[in-house]
Amino acid sequence: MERIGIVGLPNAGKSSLFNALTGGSAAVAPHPFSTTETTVGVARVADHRLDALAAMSASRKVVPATVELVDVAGLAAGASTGEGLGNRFLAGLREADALCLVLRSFEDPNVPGGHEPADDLATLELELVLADADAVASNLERRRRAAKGDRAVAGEVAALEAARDVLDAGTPLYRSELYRTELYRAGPGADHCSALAPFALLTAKPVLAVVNLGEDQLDQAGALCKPVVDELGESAEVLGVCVQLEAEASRLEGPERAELLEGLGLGDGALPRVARAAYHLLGRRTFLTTGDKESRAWTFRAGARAPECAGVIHSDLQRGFIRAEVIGWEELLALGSWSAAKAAGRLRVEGKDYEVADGDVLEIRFNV
Ligand SMILES: Nc1nc2c(ncn2[C@@H]2O[C@H](COP(=O)(O)OP(=O)(O)O)[C@@H](O)[C@H]2O)c(=O)[nH]1
Ligand SMILES: [Mg+2]
Repeated sequence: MERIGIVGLPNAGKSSLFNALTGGSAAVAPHPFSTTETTVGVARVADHRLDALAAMSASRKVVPATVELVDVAGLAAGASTGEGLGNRFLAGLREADALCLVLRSFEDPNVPGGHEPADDLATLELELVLADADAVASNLERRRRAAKGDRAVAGEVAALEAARDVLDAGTPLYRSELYRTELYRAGPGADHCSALAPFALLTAKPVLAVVNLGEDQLDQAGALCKPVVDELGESAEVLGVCVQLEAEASRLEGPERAELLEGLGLGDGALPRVARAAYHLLGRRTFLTTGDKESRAWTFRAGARAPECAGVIHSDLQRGFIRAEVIGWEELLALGSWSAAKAAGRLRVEGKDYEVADGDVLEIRFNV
């Protein structure tokens, strides 16, 4: 299972964000290191295509796609040398496939910590870079020795050396040119494992930044996020979120939640955007099924063919796969129903080699 690791300084609002997204109950407290264990949760990914199809089919049940998150213990300045919880936070992060950096902007005298998100970013990145530089140095030594007897290892050594040069300059790998060459990309969705993948380097994972705004800062969201946006450039998406407010809203029922968020001019709130950004960061794609019983969004990896996608629904559908009937969600919606699409001859019949596209609606024919 691919996961997003939430990382940030103590009291940045990591656990609050985790809870808001997952409906979970990670400990939220105004003192550092209240989270000492990693907590795993599942967030639903809002999808307007799914909602539209469910309305079309008058589905009794609607099942969205999900994304897994990990709330890890806080990272403090000096963590890479054992400050705070030291390297314990690293274990939880290494296993994550992508990172969500939570940067604090909200001001609250009762909650220790700064309120300059760009400062949080600099501190976090330094710790992540130092941890990676350490890992690279020790691996380099070992792999160099191994390379003497095995030429295949030479590629790994070259990749590690290139990574070392980037890290020694104080640059996280996700910001480097190196990372942009497909060969080195460790992120999910890459066709082949990068030479760096076995080392689970923290900054070789794709990242997303959430600036945690105070309720009183909502009207300056753009200006407060700008230093972070300027700093990260193309390297990461940056989302401004008032985590506490959204967490409160997420505990309310549908209509009350909508009222609270709309009253503040927040529309659907920022959480759906965070969940979607996390989903995309993991290189995930969605296909849909729809009927009166259920409409559902299913997750597949980019490039998967029809039988593999059938297997996401049930292994029998993959084993006994005959063909898939396929139509894009927008076209189906315009036609009004599956039977209307069939009558109009708009359902494509696709075989084993069909590469499923994001937004396809499928019906699998199978025989076991
Ligand atoms: N005033 C204010 N407090 C917040 C906000 N977000 C989180 N907090 C508070 O900050 C403290 C730390 O939050 P927590 O989620 O536990 O941070 P973590 O250490 O990063 O996991 C808690 O007391 C939260 O209620 C916010 O947007 N505004
Ligand atoms: Mg926490």
